[in-house]
Amino acid sequence: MKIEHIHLYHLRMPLRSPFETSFGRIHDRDCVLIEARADGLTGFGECTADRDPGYSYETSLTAWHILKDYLIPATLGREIARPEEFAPLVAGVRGHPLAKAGLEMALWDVYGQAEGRSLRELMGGDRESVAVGVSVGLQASPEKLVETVGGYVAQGYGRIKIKIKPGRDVGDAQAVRRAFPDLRLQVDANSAYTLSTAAALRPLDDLGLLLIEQPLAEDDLWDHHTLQAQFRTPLCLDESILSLRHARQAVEMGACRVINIKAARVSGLSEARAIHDLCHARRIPVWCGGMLETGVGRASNLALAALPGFTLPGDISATDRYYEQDITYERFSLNPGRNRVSDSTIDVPTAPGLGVTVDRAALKRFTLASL
Ligand code: OSB
Ligand code: MG
Repeated sequence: MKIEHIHLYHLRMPLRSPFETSFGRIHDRDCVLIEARADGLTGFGECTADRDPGYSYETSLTAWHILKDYLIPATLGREIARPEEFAPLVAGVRGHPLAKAGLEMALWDVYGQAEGRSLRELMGGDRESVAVGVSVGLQASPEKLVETVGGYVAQGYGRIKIKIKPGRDVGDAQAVRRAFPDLRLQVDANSAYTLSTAAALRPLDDLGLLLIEQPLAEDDLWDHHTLQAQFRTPLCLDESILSLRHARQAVEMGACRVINIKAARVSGLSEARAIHDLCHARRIPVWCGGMLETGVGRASNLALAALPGFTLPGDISATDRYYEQDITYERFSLNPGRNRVSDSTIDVPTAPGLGVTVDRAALKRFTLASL
């Protein structure tokens, strides 16, 4: 495929409820949507860099700059046979995985359409629906948290993740565990602890959690290794894993026993699949993380999560958990269950490429700037 045009849209999407983590609270979600045209086809990709550098050093504006001044010039006018050729093309740009992943996703979308195959098929995924959960932000009090979690459980979510930070960790998790003794529960600290302050997390080990996500700094595999040795509960890395090499070293070092795979964080779907393959071969469970994506990024996450090694439920919730109005015509929802409201799964799109269609009017409504 010859890449003829690439357009960028800086979007700001109002969230249905504020989302608070150890690095801050947001009411809106920024992203950069990438539209690539090739051979008469149009593909979309989502760059999940947010307005502020809280989760990652990248922001929507650094991603805009890297895309406009480096990644687009490296791609435009090129004959690209397969999306896997993109990473080597931009290898000269150090870092900025979120920007790279956004453009790579648009190439996968175009490529899938040209081949008449869904992203799930192209990736090698073998499931038609995937197990999902919901990531619940910090709430005003443990009581409010239990109430919020209860609302999601009532909707049919079978796995809940709660955000924690110093002072809002053991008490919050114990309150949820007391209210829901059998719930599949996990916590995410987004790097809010050090090896010494993480000593306060010891009681979490008695709550039967699925995992403890990213307690320590993103650039600190070694202290995660030390901390993992002190816990029976598996540690899971998110921010620390930016590449296949990081994943291999973290596993070999015993820095974690589970990996959260986000294509965005590892520069794209090709690298995400390589990390999946490594973990699958070494029997390390993986699950698909999320970044409050629009319907575009959500479609990509669903396709990735259909790979066989994704044995834990992903942070891929229904559209209505995030947005009143989305930018795709497709809205994702939980499948009904046999004995419960839902079996906590979402169907993977089946149409060629990402399998979603962008609603141009909605796109326009949320666009702050375009190029
Ligand atoms: O750490 O997993 C995270 C959202 C934005 C940035 C980082 C994270 C998250 C989430 C939400 O936890 C996952 C989702 O529902 O998309
Ligand atoms: Mg996380």
